[in-house]
Amino acid sequence: MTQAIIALAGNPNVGKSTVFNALTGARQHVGNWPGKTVEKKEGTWTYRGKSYTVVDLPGTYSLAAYSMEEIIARDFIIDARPDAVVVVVDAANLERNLYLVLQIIEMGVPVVVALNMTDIATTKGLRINTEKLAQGLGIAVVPMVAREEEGIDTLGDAIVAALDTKQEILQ
Ligand SMILES: Nc1nc2c(ncn2[C@@H]2O[C@H](COP(=O)(O)OP(=O)(O)O)[C@@H](O)[C@H]2O)c(=O)[nH]1
Ligand SMILES: [Mg+2]
Repeated sequence: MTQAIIALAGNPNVGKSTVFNALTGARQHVGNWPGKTVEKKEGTWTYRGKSYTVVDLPGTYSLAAYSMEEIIARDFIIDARPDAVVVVVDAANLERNLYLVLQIIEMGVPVVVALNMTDIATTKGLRINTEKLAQGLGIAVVPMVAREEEGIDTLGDAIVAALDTKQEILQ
């Protein structure tokens, strides 16, 4: 059986690479997207005895397909049909980040939100009702401080649950 593919999406500077590194450690391969000068990072994430391929998509604010980064991210989700997409969002700039989350949900792939930078949000006095947000979006939302590896295991469980849900639907 081929490994499930998990794509990481998010606005620039939200901690996407930090999440990628926390999941894959040293098991990474860095190249370029075919025919493009944009860097492509792929890694292996092993969790509870199973291995998954993790692809770090270019940082984008949307998937409107205006920039090369947006086209790469959009085409990857459409063509490779990842088994799940983790959208890393900046909790301190939630509204701006949710635009991309909604666009990816609309593409019909299983999505998990990694609500990162919650330490900065707290410092700014922002309090996010994670459960309400998850209910509103209809998907899992995992609060994280990726730089401290806080929330990584909970994110792992949420990804596995999203993959299981997908299998149930396809049965
Ligand atoms: N305060 C804080 N900083 C973080 C967190 N996660 C990542 N960072 C930092 O944010 C910066 C951008 O992270 P990076 O992973 O390169 O973001 P990317 O552009 O989305 O790939 C780096 O300096 C990280 O160390 C977090 O949860 N809290
Ligand atoms: Mg990055």
